[in-house]
Amino acid sequence: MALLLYDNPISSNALKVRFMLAELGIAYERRIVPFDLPRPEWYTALNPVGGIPTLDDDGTVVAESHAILRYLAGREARDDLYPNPYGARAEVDVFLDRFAITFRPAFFRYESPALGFVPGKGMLGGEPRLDELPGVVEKIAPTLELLDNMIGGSGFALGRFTIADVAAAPILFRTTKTGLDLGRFPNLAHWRETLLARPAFAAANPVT
Ligand SMILES: N[C@@H](CCC(=O)N[C@@H](CS)C(=O)NCC(=O)O)C(=O)O
Repeated sequence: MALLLYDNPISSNALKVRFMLAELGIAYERRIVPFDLPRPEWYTALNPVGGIPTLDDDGTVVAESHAILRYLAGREARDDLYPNPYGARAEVDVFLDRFAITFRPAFFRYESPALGFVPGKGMLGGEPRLDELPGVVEKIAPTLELLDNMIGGSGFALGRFTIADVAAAPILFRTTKTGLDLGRFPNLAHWRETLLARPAFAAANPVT
């Protein structure tokens, strides 16, 4: 059986996995999970937390987008994307955790008003709240500056293409939809340009 991805076109977490699958050149089927809450029982039976995405690899069920990226790199023996020596692997893991815990929430603070995020409906679920945007930029700027300094100017999170970049790409893509100006963050702008130019990113059908 082909890989089955429980997906939603506007989920940034699902887009990470579609990008990874396209990089790996793996064919897969998609089953769309509605954003509405509560999630359907057929989905929570598979993923009790209900977050989108989940991957079913012939009965091996993996949830949580970063766990899925690690799983796929291991499945395809792609040590270039997720290194095997534990020292180099730790560097990727540290980045993934920092991105999820510190940096992604900063971007989200801008996305939410810019794209009218509504819990249970997702981005574009409501009207944009444009009056909130100027204040948010100043609040998140120090965190974005920290990330800009951390990644440097290579065009990759860690100097070469890894799953850390796969995880970040949907969030960088989303800045093209929110209009978040990266002019003050040249390394982030270059990183975005490098990742979004990869053919696999376009093949992953980014929507928002
Ligand atoms: N920690 C989970 C979070 C899953 C999650 O929140 N998924 C949807 C909503 S169910 C999503 O991508 N929301 C955020 C977005 O669209 O940026 C993961 O990484 O897979």
